[in-house]
Amino acid sequence: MFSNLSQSLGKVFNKLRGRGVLSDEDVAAALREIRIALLEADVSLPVVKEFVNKIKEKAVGANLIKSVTPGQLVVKIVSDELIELLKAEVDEQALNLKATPPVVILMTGLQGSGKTTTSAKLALKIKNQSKKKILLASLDTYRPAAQHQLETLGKQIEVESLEIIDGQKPLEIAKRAMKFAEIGGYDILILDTAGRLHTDTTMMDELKAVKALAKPLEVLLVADSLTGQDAVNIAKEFNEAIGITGIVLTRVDGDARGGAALSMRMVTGQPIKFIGVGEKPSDLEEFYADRIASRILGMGDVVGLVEKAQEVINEEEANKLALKMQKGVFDLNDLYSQLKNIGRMGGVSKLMGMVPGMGKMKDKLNDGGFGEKKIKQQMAIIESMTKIERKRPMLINASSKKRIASGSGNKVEDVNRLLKQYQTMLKVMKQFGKMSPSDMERMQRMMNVRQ
Ligand SMILES: Nc1nc2c(ncn2[C@@H]2O[C@H](COP(=O)(O)OP(=O)(O)OP(=O)(O)O)[C@@H](O)[C@H]2O)c(=O)[nH]1
Ligand SMILES: [Mg+2]
Repeated sequence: MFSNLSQSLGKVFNKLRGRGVLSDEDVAAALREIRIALLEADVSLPVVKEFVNKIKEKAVGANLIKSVTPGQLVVKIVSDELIELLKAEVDEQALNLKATPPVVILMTGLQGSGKTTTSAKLALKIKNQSKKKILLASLDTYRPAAQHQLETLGKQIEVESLEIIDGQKPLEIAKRAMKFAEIGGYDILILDTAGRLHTDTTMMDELKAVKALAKPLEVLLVADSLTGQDAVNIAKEFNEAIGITGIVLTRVDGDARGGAALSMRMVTGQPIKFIGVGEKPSDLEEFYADRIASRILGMGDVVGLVEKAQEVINEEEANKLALKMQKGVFDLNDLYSQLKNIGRMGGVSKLMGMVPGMGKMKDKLNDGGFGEKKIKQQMAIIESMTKIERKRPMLINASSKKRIASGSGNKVEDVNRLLKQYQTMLKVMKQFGKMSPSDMERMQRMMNVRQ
């Protein structure tokens, strides 16, 4: 599965640690994994090829950073490149509504891609953000009740829709809608259209005619994020036929990998403006390239992890701690320096949340009281212990507990809790031992950070 990209890259690069730069062969091995992973993420083959070539140029000769595996570095390069390709200029990203009203937005796409729902979602968004006067009109005369579907949605969100007159053709409805919007002083007119196949020339011609008539400022291609290898053809043909100005990706709430986003963006050069994240009219979000990139990469925020690691992780310390963990000689001095560093990096849950497959571990540690708030208290308790007590916590008896508690301004229960947490941590560490070597390595690197 794709979420294992970082793991498989980790394996590819395991033996390469310590070299100065990424070599041709290193990169070739990584690119094989990336190619497979992108295809699994539903990115179209031609787009994968182009993308992989770009990565190759950037990765060969890239400087290795201490304490980050070459695999992680490549993932970071891949991620940066994904974001670079997906993101658009700010003014290009936002909906363009700057023109003499009524400004027309034309919704297009395949059957069932989510055009009607997205028309209503957009209307609601614009209404909430600007209080503009909006008119919805459906030009779908092909599917029975299609016009009523939009009307119903309009009522739900309290946005007006054009009166339905049976027997009118799409072009006639468009004409009427524009007239009505003009006379009624509407700012925005959203034209929903019937779903059509990009290969159906008659239907595409109809869309061209509607566009020529309505002169929309925005022509949005609404596409299902589950669209796989076909994404390139759909986006290309729609763009060539009518000239789209943006893409709305729907059903991003599903388990799609988001590869369609990359395919469509690269083929049309047009920005992805919004994503649909549910069936409700409010389920429409602005598009953020970095979020889709990490979805495509499917592996938690490895990038953020690398960035943090670049800041604070120290390799020799990591190795020392790893050894201690393996031998089970992790003492309270180690716990103390961990607490310090964990606090510095924003708490253990934040750290764990960035690593795929670490959710369970994160809960465990949170149960154990390693939440951000407790860190300071625990550090104070350890500070009140003697050197010997820190080294050999088993020796701490009832009277020393009392002394430690009053010395740190805590209760004996708090001291007990800390000691129990320490035990839990030891136990969790034993579980690390059952992990694969690359998981283990990643954990060690995370846990071991230095001021
Ligand atoms: N989960 C989820 N469902 C969505 C999303 N967008 C649309 N849908 C659902 O997809 C189905 C089809 O949506 P429509 O808006 O009718 O699609 P359409 O493109 O207008 O369909 P046609 O007019 O028949 O071509 C509906 O059940 C919607 O509720 C989304 O972002 N997430
Ligand atoms: Mg529809």
